[in-house]
Amino acid sequence: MTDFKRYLVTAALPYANGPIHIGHIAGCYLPADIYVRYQRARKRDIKFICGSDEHGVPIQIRAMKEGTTPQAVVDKYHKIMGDTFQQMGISFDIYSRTSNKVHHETAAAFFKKMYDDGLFEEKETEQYFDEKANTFLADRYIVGTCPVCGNENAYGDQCERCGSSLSPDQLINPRSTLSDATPIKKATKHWYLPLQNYEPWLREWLLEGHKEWKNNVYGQCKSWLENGLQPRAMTRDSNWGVKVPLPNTEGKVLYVWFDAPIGYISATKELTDQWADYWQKSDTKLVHFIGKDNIVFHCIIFPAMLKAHGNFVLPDNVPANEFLNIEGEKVSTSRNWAVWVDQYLLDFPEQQDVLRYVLCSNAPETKDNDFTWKDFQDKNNSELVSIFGNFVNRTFVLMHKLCGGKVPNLHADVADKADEDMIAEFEATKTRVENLLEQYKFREAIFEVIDLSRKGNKYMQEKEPWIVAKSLETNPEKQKLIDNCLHICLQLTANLAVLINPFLPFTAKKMLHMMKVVDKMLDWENAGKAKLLSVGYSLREPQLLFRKIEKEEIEAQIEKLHANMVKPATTSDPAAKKAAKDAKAAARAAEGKPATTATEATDAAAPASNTKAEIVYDDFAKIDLKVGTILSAEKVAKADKLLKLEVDLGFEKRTIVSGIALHFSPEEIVGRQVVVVVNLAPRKMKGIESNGMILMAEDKAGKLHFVNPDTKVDEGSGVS
Ligand code: B3M
Ligand code: ZN
Repeated sequence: MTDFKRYLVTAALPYANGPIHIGHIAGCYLPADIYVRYQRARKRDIKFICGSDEHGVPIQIRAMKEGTTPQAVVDKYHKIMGDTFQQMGISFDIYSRTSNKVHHETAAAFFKKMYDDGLFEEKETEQYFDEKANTFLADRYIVGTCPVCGNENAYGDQCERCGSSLSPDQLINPRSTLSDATPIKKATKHWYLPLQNYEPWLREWLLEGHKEWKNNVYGQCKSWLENGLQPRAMTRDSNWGVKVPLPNTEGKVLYVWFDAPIGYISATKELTDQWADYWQKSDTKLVHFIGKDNIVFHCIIFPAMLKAHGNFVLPDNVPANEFLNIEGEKVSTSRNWAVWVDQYLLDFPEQQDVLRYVLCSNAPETKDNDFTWKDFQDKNNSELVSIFGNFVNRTFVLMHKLCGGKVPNLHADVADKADEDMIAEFEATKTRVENLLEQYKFREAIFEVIDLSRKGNKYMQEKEPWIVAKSLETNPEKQKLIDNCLHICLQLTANLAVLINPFLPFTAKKMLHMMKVVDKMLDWENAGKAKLLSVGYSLREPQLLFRKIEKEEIEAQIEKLHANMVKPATTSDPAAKKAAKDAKAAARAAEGKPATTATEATDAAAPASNTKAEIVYDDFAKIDLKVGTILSAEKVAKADKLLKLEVDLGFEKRTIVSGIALHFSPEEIVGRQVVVVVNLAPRKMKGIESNGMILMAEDKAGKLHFVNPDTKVDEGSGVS
């Protein structure tokens, strides 16, 4: 059905366990906001729903780390996150929270109805239990020795040293993080949703019925369905969450991924008495904006719940984005490798739209993408400032200088093809932007808007009203040409305001102010029109829409990013590295397989890729690689993996400490040529300063091999 009467748009409820970083914004909040602003401008009946996800293990872990209660954690972050969204112009109709009473009631009633309808399977299993703390333990609450690398502090779901994903049963000497006690196994009862029963229906509804969904989303769902679904526990042993609404279930709560999506429903209830129209009438278009790690929950589990419960609309689309990396590396909140939006707003006050622009034009729509500060600067300086901002500014400056500060006339008698073509572009661009937005192609859509301003610049450049003005004294008739050019450029400016509004609302507001018009002009139906500003209407002085961002500002951000990063506990142990690789490979193989236990804390492993994020040539060009010859090699005392090498680079000799002692004896490598990273910052290892790094290839078995020229070359030869 395409004839929708109302729209219901949700953006993933972020866990209230930390501030918002740009990956969150790029992943779902910005695209959702653009979509909603556009639909509102089209006068659609639409509600935009979000709120904090305040239950689940991530919150409890955060409380433990901060030495406080889960409630204190969610109170703190709910406020911080809500403020950040508001400052960024993410225009939710409601930003609710799942610790609300209405949510607890709604989620409990949803569960109870499914229970009463006999839709759950009751199962008893053995889980780890902490007798001292008197509680069952979620996987993350159990630590022990990693069976793969021997790390004594591996978690029950993952070893952070070698990266293996684990189950609590694999840990050697498990201990509870709550009390340090050795946990015992104890029987516990949980309620499972037999997802396999919904498989035929899911295939039909999703695989047959929604082939139009984005490839990344459809593909992930297909692989889940093809791997076969299994029963999934919908309850947990915990005291933090929505209490299971059944007798004798003390200490049991709903699984966070059961209650969180119901949060969309409870927030709508909180927002409007008409909530049921949005959720239960089949002419509602429901769209979930999420990041890729949430796909299975929104495309399979939640729809199965809605279907099982009955009486609810199902998502019409789930346009999930992939991940945004930062400067070539995956975002990691634990290592603090992230750009925090509240920090950004302090450093770049009033520049929300610059970030919105960069995150939209570089959105990870089809694959993981990279955010770099250099690109941020380039996009601002050479697109927002030089193209869009420049066009609007020139138009206003010239209109004040050559047309008395008023909208000039359009003189049909001297209008030419260039004028007509320019005007025709308004409508053509509007149609393209509209089609792209309806298909959730935000990157291409914003490109079209900027491109229209680019065309405006070109048009003005060809018309050269400032040159024409010079001949006015001898030929006053030429004022008509000037008028036509500026009339069209002003109408184009008005069009640009309407078109840019969903993407850069703060900029659109400034443009309205300059044009002295009211918000109503931003109605989408005005886009494409050539007579938005009346002839003779006087306009304000221009105000710069964007400012240039300087090199120093960017360097300061890059420095800040690196300075704030928490260095990971490095593992130079090749066995551990190999184990980590195997574990990653296993995780890849297992990708798409639902986890089914009742204690898992984190689910749905994001598909891993075995190549790093894409870089541009300039990134690579920063690395200075040269050929050298090993002059001498010796073992480093008290470090069985390290060799101290003297390497001749032609222009100088260097000491390099290398972790290759388990693979080569000092004797066998003297005289060999190697490729050296010569501009790596010096680093001390076991008291010896190492001035560079030699490149090695690592085969599947974890064995190292030299990377060197196929014949002897002069020391100091460059490698590129
Ligand atoms: N809180 C996971 C996340 O923040 C989860 C989303 C819930 S949406 C119903 O990525
Ligand atoms: Zn390990």
